[in-house]
Amino acid sequence: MLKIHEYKGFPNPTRIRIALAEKGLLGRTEFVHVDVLKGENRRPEFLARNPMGGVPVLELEDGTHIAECSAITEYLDHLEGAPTLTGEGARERAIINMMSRRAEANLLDAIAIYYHHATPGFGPELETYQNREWGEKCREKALATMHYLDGVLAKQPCIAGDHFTMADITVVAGLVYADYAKIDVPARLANLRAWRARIAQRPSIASS
Ligand SMILES: N[C@@H](CCC(=O)N[C@@H](CS)C(=O)NCC(=O)O)C(=O)O
Repeated sequence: MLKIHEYKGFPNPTRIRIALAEKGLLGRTEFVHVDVLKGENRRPEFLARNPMGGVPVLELEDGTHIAECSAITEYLDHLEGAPTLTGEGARERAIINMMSRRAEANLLDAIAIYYHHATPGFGPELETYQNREWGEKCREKALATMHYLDGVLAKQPCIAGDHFTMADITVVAGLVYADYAKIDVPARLANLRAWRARIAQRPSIASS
């Protein structure tokens, strides 16, 4: 049995729910709710699992804890069968990693910074330091990344090439966060919008 500590519906936990569904592992997973909105992830019990305080965290039967969605996805992808989400061979693995990392740092994390710094975020009790200027700068960075990804999708059907991978999952989560933070995908980014509509039909995404 796999155990995931998470908050259902939040962008990073959504990445792992999609990965679990893609790998057919949902039936082997127990989900443990961490009430992030009440600061439960900042208490010592949770910090012992992930000192960074973020969800999701994968807990293995031997007590090992694995945080960071890219690392959790890597683990799930190599559990059994062919690694479909993180690729095979040096070239493919490197490209998927590169594109996922770009999406994480420049889209998903940039939107998180905007949300926590330039909007009320989780509210005054949890948002103890806010820097609006930095938040707005990161919103610009996220929009620039959407433009970049639109150009990528003009040349290929998926974020890292011809097929659906971890990089697509990271971008999906970034756009989930964009909706939540009320950052619209500009109408002129037709490739990004068409890609989103297309992959929204995958059962893993439709059910996440
Ligand atoms: N880079 C981490 C990000 C984890 C993260 O920031 N998760 C958010 C939820 S989407 C969270 O727990 N935020 C609350 C906090 O960090 O206090 C990952 O890949 O899992």
